[in-house]
Amino acid sequence: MRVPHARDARRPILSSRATLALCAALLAMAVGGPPLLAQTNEADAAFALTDRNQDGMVDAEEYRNRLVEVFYFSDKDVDGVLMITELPGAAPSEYAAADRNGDGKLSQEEFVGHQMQGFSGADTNGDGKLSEQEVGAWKP
Ligand SMILES: [Ca+2]
Ligand SMILES: [Ca+2]
Ligand SMILES: [Ca+2]
Repeated sequence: MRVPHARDARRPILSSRATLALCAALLAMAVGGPPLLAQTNEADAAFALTDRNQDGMVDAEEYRNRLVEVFYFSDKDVDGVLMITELPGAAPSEYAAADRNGDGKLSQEEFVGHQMQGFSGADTNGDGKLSEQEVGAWKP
């Protein structure tokens, strides 16, 4: 059986950069006050917020935690799954690749599992952690 989008299967729906940018928006909302993040260094701030142990690197666990937050942030109708309409900019082929059981919905497990492939893709030196430079340089 041929998989029509096999080449796309390793591409995450959101780039790691977009993931971190979403997180910045999420955290700004959670705080509830005026945006704390200046637009010019939003990417830096998002990276710093994701790097919870502040070692200057985003490891797989920190990235996974962030993806779970992005999942809940994106689930606008709070039904526990992400429809493609809840992921602006998602390509249908990428969405389909992430939807492993093919029910037209992304569970948290499907979303996070698929997006973690982006972590490996961005980790160009293969040390299991993302530097700010790797996040900035990575293109899906
Ligand atoms: Ca870290
Ligand atoms: Ca939803
Ligand atoms: Ca599914």
